[in-house]
Amino acid sequence: MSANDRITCYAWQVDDALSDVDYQVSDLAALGFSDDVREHFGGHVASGLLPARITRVDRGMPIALSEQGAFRVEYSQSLREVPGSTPKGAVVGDWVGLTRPDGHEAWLIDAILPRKSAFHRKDPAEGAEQQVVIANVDVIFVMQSLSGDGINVRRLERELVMAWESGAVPVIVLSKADLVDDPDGKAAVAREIAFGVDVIIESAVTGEGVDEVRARIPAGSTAALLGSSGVGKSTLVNRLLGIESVKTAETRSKDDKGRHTTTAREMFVMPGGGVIIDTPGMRGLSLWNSQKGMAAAFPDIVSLEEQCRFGDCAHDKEPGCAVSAAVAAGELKQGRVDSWRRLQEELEVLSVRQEDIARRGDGKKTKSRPGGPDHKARGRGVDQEY
Ligand SMILES: Nc1nc2c(ncn2[C@@H]2O[C@H](COP(=O)(O)OP(=O)(O)OP(=O)(O)O)[C@@H](O)[C@H]2O)c(=O)[nH]1
Ligand SMILES: [Mg+2]
Ligand SMILES: [Zn+2]
Repeated sequence: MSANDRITCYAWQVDDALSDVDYQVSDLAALGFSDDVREHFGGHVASGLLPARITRVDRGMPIALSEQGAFRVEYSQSLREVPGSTPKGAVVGDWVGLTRPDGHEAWLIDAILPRKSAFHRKDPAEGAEQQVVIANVDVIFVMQSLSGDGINVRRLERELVMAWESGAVPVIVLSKADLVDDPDGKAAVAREIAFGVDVIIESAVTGEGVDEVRARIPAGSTAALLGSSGVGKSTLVNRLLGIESVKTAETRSKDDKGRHTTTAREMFVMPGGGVIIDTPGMRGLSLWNSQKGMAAAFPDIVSLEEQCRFGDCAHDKEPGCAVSAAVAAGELKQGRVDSWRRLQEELEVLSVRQEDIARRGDGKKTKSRPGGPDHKARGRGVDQEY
């Protein structure tokens, strides 16, 4: 069995019997341990820390995969005590340094390496705090189903903003092509707002598009799947792994909505290399500071804006507004402007809230503990489906 096969097996068994799995990764490169990460790790080698990658987090308790095996890990005292060192604990995709003090049974996370990229949102359980969802991802597949209600363009725009903001490259995947008559025609609305983002039409049933997805996750790179419950994320992971490793479930027959089958973010290594992270269908996708992502996802509006007569044009009824002129000329859809405005307003509300909290000197921010907010968010009814 190759190292990759064993990683897959590990991921498969993690729910059932982590402690029984005598698991070894002979090659950290299979997990994406690049020269870049190695360089960041340099200082920790001297302190004897073991490099590992977080593959899953359950109720604040991470699982780390290293050359010495897969461990359920805790946080070292020093990490807990340094203010600001671990604002929210380790997340799936993080590279960490592990230590096992004498007489200690569990391995402890003693360092979290700087993140190359991070997908974050506004914490659904907090007023104005950031929640990092996954880290060190190169490609984010933003997935929607072609069947059922079809493509939700507004959600797609929001997801593209967040994906761009993370530092990863987004790719749109339109799933369940086998269930619709004219997948290409149906994909047109996504292409219209893609602006350079690749669009892949996929079917886990016929296999269409699966190789196109695979080609974007070369050995050593990390990708993640993002999208509503039931669009087929875990099914695609199984196709990529070549085995039925992840649990999937049928969507509800009345509206094709999913049942939130996947409950935790989890990392898998594909045969031949390349890491894929499966995620649960997220209900709450509120923006966290995303100006960079907004500019990348709305290049059409950004370039028009530059031509507006007033620098602070709201593109409403101002004279000399290039955005309104483009809408009037039929070159830009009003729906897209509305969507852009809604997202901008969301960012403004967030920034007012942040200022408010900063002014009040509200101690909230310092209360975070490793793994905390992720845990707290679960089960709250504050999330909204977009
Ligand atoms: N016809 C068809 N069905 C698919 C396809 N992909 C997934 N499905 C089915 O859609 C249902 C939901 O798939 P999942 O993979 O569990 O969806 P998910 O996105 O992981 O959902 P959550 O884990 O709840 O977020 C399952 O019954 C799959 O068999 C596809 O390409 N074509
Ligand atoms: Mg799933
Ligand atoms: Zn304007």
